Amino acid sequence: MSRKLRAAVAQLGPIHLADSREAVVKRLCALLREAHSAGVKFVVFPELALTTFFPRYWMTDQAEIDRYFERDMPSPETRALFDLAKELGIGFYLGYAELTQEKGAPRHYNTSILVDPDGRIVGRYRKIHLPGHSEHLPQAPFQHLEKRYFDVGNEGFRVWRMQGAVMGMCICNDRRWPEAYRVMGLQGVEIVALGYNTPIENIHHREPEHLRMFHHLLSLQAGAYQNAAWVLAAAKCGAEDGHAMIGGSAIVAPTGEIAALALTEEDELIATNLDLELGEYLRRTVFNFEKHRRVEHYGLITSRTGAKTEV
Ligand code: ING
Repeated sequence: MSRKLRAAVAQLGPIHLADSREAVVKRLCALLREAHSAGVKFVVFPELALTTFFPRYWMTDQAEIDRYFERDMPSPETRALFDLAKELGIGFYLGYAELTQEKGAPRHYNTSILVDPDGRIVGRYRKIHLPGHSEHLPQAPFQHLEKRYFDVGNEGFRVWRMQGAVMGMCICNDRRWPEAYRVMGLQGVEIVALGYNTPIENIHHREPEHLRMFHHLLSLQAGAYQNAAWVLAAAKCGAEDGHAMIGGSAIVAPTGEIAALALTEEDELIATNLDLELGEYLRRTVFNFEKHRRVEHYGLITSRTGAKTEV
């Protein structure tokens, strides 16, 4: 019996410093309505989908930094999104900056949630692979201060059953690390949802710009195929106050094939009927983990952090 889920990736164009959360939520709701008119039941929104990509800015005042974070979810501004999704019977993935208290101390996470069609938060993920740097790079054209503004996620890579599928989450830079997909693959993930904000320019090393899109798609396709899972990736893209980020939102099949690809750097919805059985033959044959993996030879993957050549 084939299980199908009609899903979409809702790409966001730029969110500028001057754009309010209310204005952004109106855009998210418009994408939800478009999804509903296309018969879509699950939507993936981007990473940090409520504000501009603020880690590009050097800030030292914690109150200024905290203005980009949500203390509650749904927040007053996102309540309208949750209510509309419930009215339309659509589940969704949403990325945002989470400010919470742990043991009486503030903690800042780059977070994503899975919300079911009844508007309930069924899963939460806090970004583990934080790229960039924590010190100010005054010579750089912009900063990438995720290591400064966020704590490392403390809840691992998990999966949840939602809308008849086994769903997992990651965020942006996580998609470049095979470990992220494999930990979910070892839990039987069928759909990996992720959002991203990827600057076109590499501030650390002069690099041809076309490689940004190549490495982005390569990472999605490899992760999907090697774990026989659908990968749904939503960009926030275009030039935010002049800072350009790549588009390339995509729906990638468990075969590694690109099933849908965004064409613009604006708000854009791409949709596909996910056949949740499509990866099954791969899990039974080439990626039958139980049959083929040899964990006795993989020890370095969890015992060694950095590469070390001992010959
Ligand atoms: N952004 C980028 C990403 O991983 C980056 C940062 C780009 C790191 C290119 C390395 C190479 O897509 C986020 N937000 O992680």
